[in-house]
Amino acid sequence: MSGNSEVSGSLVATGKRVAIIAGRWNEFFCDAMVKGAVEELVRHGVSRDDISVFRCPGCFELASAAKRVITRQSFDGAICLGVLIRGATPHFDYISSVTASGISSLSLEHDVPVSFGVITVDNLDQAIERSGSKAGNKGVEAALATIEMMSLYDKIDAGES
Ligand code: RBF
Repeated sequence: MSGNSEVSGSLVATGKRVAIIAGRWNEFFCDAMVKGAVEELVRHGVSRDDISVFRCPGCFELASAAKRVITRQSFDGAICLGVLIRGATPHFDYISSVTASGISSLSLEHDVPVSFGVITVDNLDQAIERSGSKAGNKGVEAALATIEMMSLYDKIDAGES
C-alpha cells in the first residue's frame, strides 16, 4: 500500500505485568487514583495478580522508587501516581517540577513505559474533581497511557512501521 502508515498502540494489555508507584501524601485522593488505575488495567486485560502497588512517602520519591522497581524487578509498564496540593505546601512548585522531570527522565532512560499520573492542584476541591469526580480520574488516564505505550513499544520492537 502506498502513502503514510501509522503505528499506534492498542488498548489490549493481556499478559502484561504492571507496577503502580503511589505516594502516601494526600492518601485519600491517591487511593482513589490507585483504585481507578487498577480497575482500568483489569478492564484492558491485565490480571490482578500481575499488578503490584508500591507505596512511597510522597511525590518527591516517586521517580526514585519507580526506578528501583523497574530496574530490579520485571514489569512491562509502570504508572506513577501522586497528589500535590498547593494550599498545603509552600514547596509545591519545587516538588512538582522535580517530580515531573524525575519521571520524565526515567521513561527516557529505561525501556519500560512510565506514565505520569501526578495531579497538581490548588485546593481540596480540585483534588476531589481530578481523583474520581467531575474531572475524571487521573489514575485511570495514566493507566490508559501505560497500556497504550506497552502495546506501541511491542509494535515498534516487532518492526511495524
Ligand atoms: N508530597 C506529596 O506527594 N504531596 C504533597 O502535597 C506534599 N507536600 C509537601 C509539603 C512539604 C512542606 C514537604 C516538606 C513535603 C511535602 N510532600 C508532599 C512530601 C515530599 O514529596 C517528600 O515525600 C518529602 O519531602 C520527603 O522526601
